[in-house]
Amino acid sequence: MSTLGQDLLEQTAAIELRRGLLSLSGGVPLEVGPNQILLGTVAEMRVHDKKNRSLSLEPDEFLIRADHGDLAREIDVVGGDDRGVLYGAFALLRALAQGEDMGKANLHEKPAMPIRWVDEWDNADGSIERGYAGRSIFFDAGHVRDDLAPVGEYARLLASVGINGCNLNNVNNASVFLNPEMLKGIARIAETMRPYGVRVGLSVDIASPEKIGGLKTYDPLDPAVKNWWSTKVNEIYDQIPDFAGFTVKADSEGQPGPASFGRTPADAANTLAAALAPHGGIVMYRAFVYNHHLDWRDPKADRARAAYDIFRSLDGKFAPNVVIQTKEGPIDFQVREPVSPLFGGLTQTSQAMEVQITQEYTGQQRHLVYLAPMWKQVLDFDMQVGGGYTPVSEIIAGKSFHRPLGGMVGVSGIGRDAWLGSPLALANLYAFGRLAWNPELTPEEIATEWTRQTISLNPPVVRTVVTMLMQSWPAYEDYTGPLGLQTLTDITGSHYGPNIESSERNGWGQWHKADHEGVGFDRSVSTGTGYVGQYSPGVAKMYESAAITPDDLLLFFHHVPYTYKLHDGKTVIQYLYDSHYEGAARAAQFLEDWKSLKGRIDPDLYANMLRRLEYQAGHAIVWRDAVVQYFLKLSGIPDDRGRAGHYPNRLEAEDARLTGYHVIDVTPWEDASGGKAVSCPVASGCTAEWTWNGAAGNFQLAVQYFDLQGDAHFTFLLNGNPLVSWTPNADLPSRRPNGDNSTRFTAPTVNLKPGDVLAVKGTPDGADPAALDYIELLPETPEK
Ligand code: GCV
Repeated sequence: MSTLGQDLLEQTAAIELRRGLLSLSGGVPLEVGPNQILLGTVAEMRVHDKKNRSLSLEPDEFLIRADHGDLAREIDVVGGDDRGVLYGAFALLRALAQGEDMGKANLHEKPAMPIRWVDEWDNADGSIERGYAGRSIFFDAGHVRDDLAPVGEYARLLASVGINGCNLNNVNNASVFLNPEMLKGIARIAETMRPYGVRVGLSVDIASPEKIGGLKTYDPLDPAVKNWWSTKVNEIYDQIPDFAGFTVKADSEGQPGPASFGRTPADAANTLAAALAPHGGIVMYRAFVYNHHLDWRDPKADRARAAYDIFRSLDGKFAPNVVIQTKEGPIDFQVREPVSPLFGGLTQTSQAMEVQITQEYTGQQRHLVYLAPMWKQVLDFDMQVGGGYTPVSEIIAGKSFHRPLGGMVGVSGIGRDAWLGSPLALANLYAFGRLAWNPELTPEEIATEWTRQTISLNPPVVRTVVTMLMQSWPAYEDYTGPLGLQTLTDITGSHYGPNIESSERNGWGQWHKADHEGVGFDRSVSTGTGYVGQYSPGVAKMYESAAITPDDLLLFFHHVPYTYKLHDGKTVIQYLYDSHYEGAARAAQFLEDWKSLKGRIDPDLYANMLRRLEYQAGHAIVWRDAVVQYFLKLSGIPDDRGRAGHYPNRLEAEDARLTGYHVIDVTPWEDASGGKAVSCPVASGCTAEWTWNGAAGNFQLAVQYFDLQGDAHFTFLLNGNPLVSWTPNADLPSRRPNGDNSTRFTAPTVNLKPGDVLAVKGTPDGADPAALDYIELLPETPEK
C-alpha cells in the first residue's frame, strides 16, 4: 500500500487501511504479492498518471476503482482532498468488511451536505446533560482530561462514517469554556481529532463578555461586546487554526440571550459571525427558543409555534456564515412529532437539522430504539415550499434554496461507558453519520450494513438483528405515546418512565390536553392555535382537518373525543389500549428474537443485550399498564378486549398479609398496579404473603418491584422455602418508587397447588426500601 502525498489525513487513511485490512485478514501480513492499493488526492493522481488528467473531484468526495493489469491488480483510492482520501479508505473497509469483492470496485461518492457534526452536551465537571453512557471523555473536574486516548478513538469512529465536526460542550452553562486555561485544553482535543478530519467547535454563552470578560453588558450590538468577541475568537484561532465555530442556545430554558437588550437572534448571531468570518468559522444558532412559562389556560398558547414565530421574520437577515440549527420537530425530540415548519420557512438562510442520538425521550439506551426510521421520515418529508418539491433533506443540504451551508447535527451523548452504553444503540450513531452523508440510504440498508460489520455476516443473524432494529421505534412509540401524543413521560424530571399528567397545567407547553371527554391539542387554523398555518398550503391542508391528518399525528394536531374513529374505523381509546398491548408484546418478542442468536454471536454481546432486553420487556409492561389504566380511568370507556384494568393473574402487594411492609401511594398513581405498593422501613426486612387460591399447575412467576438507589435484596419463598433471590442495582432515575424504577423480575417456573403460601421478603438497603408492587403468576401452557 502506498500514498502519493504526505498530507496528514492521507497518512491517517493509510494507517487505517493497514489496521483494518490486518484485522479483516485475521492478522495475516499484507505486503505480499503483486497487488497494491494506492491512495492519493486527485491532484496527486493527476501528476502520478497522465490518464487521470481530466479527473476532477470536490473536497470530501472520493473515487475507488480497481485496475486490472496482467499480473497485478491495483485499487486506487482517490480523494478530492486528503479528507476525501480518508473517507475513501473507510468506504473501502466498509465494503471489504461486508465481504464485497473489491476486485470489481467502482465506488464514487460525495457527501450530500457540508455540515455533518455531532454535538456533545458535556459539562466542564465531566457530567453529560442527557447522557446515558457514563462520564465525559473530554472533561473532568473543570478541566480537559489528561488522557485523550478515547477522544482519538472517538474521532476515528466519527470519521469512519463521514462526520466532520464535533461541538464539544453543553449548550447550557457554556461560559467557562472560553477561559484561557480551558482553551489550551480544547486545543489539545482539536489536535487529537485533527488527524481524522474532525474539526472542533464550542457552545458559547451569549453573556460571556459580562460573565467572564468583565464587561458591564453582553448586548450584541455594543461595540465593546463586538470587540470582546473578536479578540476572543482571535485567541481561539491562534491555538486552533481549523476551529469549526460556535453553537448558541440563547433566550431558551433560562439561558441568557439578546432579548434582554431588545435585540434579535440575528443581532446576536451576526456579532459572533463577524468575529468568526475572517477565520472561516461558522455560527450554529439554535432555533430552540421558546417561552417555558406559557399560560396553559390560554387556548391560543402553543410552544410548537415558537421557532417559526421568532425566526421566520428574520429570514435573510443572517450573515452568510450563520446556520440556523433546528430540532427535527417543533417540540423536543419526542417519540413522534411532525416536521418543524421552520425548515420550510427559511429560504434565504442556511439551515441544519438537529436530531438526538442519545435517547433522551426514547428509552435512554435502556430500551432498544433504532432512530434512523424516524430521521428518515423527516428527511424525506416534502415541505412543498412554493408548491415545489422541497424535501427536508434537500433544504438542509442547501440544495433547495441554493444555500452555501447546511447539514445535520446529532446530539450524541457518548461517554466512557462503551460510547453509548448499549451496544445496539451504536447503530444510531452509525446511522446518523450515514444519513448525513447520504440521506437517500434507507434505514434498513444502514441497519444491514451496521449489523454485517459489527455483529455477523451470517444471513439469518443479520435478518434477526435488522428486524429487531427496524421494529424498535414503532414498538417504543406504541407503548409510550402513539397517535402523536408525544412521549407520555415525566417531562419535568427524568424524561424516562410514564407520568402522563406531568406535561399538563404547567408552562412547558408539552400539553396533550387529555380530559374526561377527549384528548389532543387543537393546532388547526380554523379552531386552534393556528400552528398548522406555519406549513406551506399543501402540507397545511393535510393537517388542518382531523379527517385527513395521518393517524400517527392525529392528537398532535387535533382534540377529539375518545370515541373518534381513526381511518380504519377503530376508536381512539381502543387504539390506545391495543397499541400499548401490541408494543409491549413486541418488546417481549425482541427478547425471544435475541435468544435465537445464542451461540451464533459474540457471547459477551449476547449476554449484555440479553440483560437489557429482559429489562425492556418488563419496563414495556410498566409503560403499557400505566398509560392504559390512566386512560381507562379518565375516559371511563372499557377496553373491548377486556384487558385494561383486569389482571386476573396478579396478586397485589397491598392486598397481601404484610409483616413490616406498609402500604404506600405511588405518585403518579398510574405507575403502580392499582396505584399502590408496599415499602419496607425495617432494616432486617419485611414480608408480603399470599395464599394461593388458583388452580394447581405450573406458573411463570414475575415480581414487580421498584429498584431505587441502594442494594435492597429480595427473596421469593414458597411454603416458607426460599426459591429464588436477587439484589437489583440498576442505576435508574428517581428517588421515589415510580415508573422510572419499576422493574420486573422474572423467575423460573413454579408449581402451585391450592393452599400454597407464596411470599416475597424484601430487605432494604440505604435509600432503597425494597418496595414491591405485585407478583404475577402466568399459567404455563401445558406442552403438547
Ligand atoms: C441542553 C431539552 C433537554 C435539555 C436540553 C434542551 C436543549 O429540553 O431536556 O436537557 O438542554 O433540550 O436542547 O437545549
